[in-house]
Amino acid sequence: MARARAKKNAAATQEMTTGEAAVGALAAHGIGAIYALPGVHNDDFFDALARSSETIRTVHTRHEQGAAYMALGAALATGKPQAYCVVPGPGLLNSSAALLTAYGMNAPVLAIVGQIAQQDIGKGFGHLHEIGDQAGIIARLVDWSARIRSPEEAPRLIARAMQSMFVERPGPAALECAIDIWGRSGPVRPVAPLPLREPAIDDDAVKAAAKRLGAAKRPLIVAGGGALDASAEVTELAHLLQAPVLSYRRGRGIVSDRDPLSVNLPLGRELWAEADVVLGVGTHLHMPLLHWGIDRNLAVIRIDSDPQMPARIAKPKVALIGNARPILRRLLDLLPAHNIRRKSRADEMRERHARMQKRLAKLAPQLAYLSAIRAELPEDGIFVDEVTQLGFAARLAFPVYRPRTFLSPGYQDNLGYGFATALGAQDARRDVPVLSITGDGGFLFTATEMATAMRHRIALVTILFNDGAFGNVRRIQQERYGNRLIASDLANPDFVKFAESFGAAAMRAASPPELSQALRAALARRDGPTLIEVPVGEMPSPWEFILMARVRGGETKPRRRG
Ligand SMILES: Cc1ncc(C[n+]2csc(CCOP(=O)(O)OP(=O)(O)O)c2C)c(N)n1
Ligand SMILES: [Mg+2]
Repeated sequence: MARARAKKNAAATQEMTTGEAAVGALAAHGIGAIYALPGVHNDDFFDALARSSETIRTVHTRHEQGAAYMALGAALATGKPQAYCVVPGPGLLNSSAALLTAYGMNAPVLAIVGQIAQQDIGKGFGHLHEIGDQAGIIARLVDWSARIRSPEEAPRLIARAMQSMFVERPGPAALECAIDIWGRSGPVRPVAPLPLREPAIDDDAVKAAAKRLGAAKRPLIVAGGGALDASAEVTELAHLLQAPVLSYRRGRGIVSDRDPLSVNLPLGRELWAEADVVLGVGTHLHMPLLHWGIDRNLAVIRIDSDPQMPARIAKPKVALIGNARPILRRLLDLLPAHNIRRKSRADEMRERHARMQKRLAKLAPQLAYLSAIRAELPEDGIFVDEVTQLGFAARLAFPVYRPRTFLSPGYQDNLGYGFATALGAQDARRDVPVLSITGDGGFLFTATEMATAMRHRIALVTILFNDGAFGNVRRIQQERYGNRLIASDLANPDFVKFAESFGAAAMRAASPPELSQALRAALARRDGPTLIEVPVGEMPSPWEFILMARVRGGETKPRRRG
């Protein structure tokens, strides 16, 4: 037996370089594209990519942040692991805001980062791109990281990195590899993808949850990014309980906005004030617990794959640890035995939506543009949000019908993430249209990636709302700082000419009807990028619908946004 196994292993073992071993292992884990910016540290890895271009496409960008955001967008749009590769030091740091965002969004992004020669690491010789304690910097950005030290190690470390992105707290991982290691040859044995261990479901805890939810008079569900793969289960549970489902940024589309039980942030807050039991699925519950408050008449139940998360802000009555989908399935099995008879809340919720729509009408300029977009973007089209006036309004009022069709940056809320993230989403999902919205401020963070869109024929449609300002900052200065404006006005290029100079299609639309027309033409074009510039004025503030005062447990002031 042992001899037969040894023979089989020897047969599977092949002499190859670390770069070749890594490329083989990435392909074996379903990586079909690598977003990258080359440099001498990784030349041997890129050469291995060149020799495997049929299995893995290499999409090169114009800045490392573009590569990392593209990997993030591809991961968010597909739910599957994606990889990017950069040189050490400045390359890593240029990509770091996107890696941080991937961490905040639990996105399976693998960063492959070069290193100086292995024996010189930590010696401060002043090598090209040398940085002190690169591994330590990486370890603060991801939960799992390692350095590949030999060809033999590459398949096993890639398999472990891939596994780490989906177990416990999901999220990005990183692998370093030194300049002298990528090209080194040795005997390499492939490693099959490692199993994604699921923690055993705690049946007593599920039963306790089923009893509390089943008896609840005013249950509420809050769905975050961790519930994206449990859309059917969350929807079924909501119906059984007649519980409204609140989603804000990451959780949009888990329950279709055609369902009257799907509610936005301000309506969710009203319902939070009335609720006796709340189930949080894959969410920090940040706004509800920290802004809206909690008291002893509200029992909180949490489902989270991160064992540390549920007790962080306030200890829940029941914590269920693991993937949302199997846990919700078990909960759905047990609930009917405990569920009280319930009347449909559809009419009540429709009325409440209508009242909320009236309040939201204050955001008329944003809403008019959003309805023009919704009418043109097909239901399975992907809308990529930004930290801009249209984005803030979209989180509250853009109807979303399916999970993973509304990409929003999560709690980092980092300006400038949108355009390159959307490019990655469109690159990975060439079968559906992707639409990026952006302000004039956010767009220029990664606008140079228009060259990437041209080079790799990415048919992304971008709508740029140009108010000549960091409008959100300017409005805060007007309202709170006696109109003392500082650092918020912008000198902009001619965006249409700018896009055209890359060879992209570009046009201007000055009203919602003009936008509809431009968008229809843009979405019909599938051979390259389009930019639509929409000149706009100052827009009404959305903040009264986002930062809202406490409704439970004393204190009434809303927290200020820093
Ligand atoms: C990385 C990062 N830097 C700074 C900010 C602060 N910030 C939030 S909104 C904003 C202005 C956005 O301007 P623009 O993209 O033009 O959108 P507008 O508000 O004008 O619609 C800034 C600077 C941020 N959120 N993220
Ligand atoms: Mg602006």
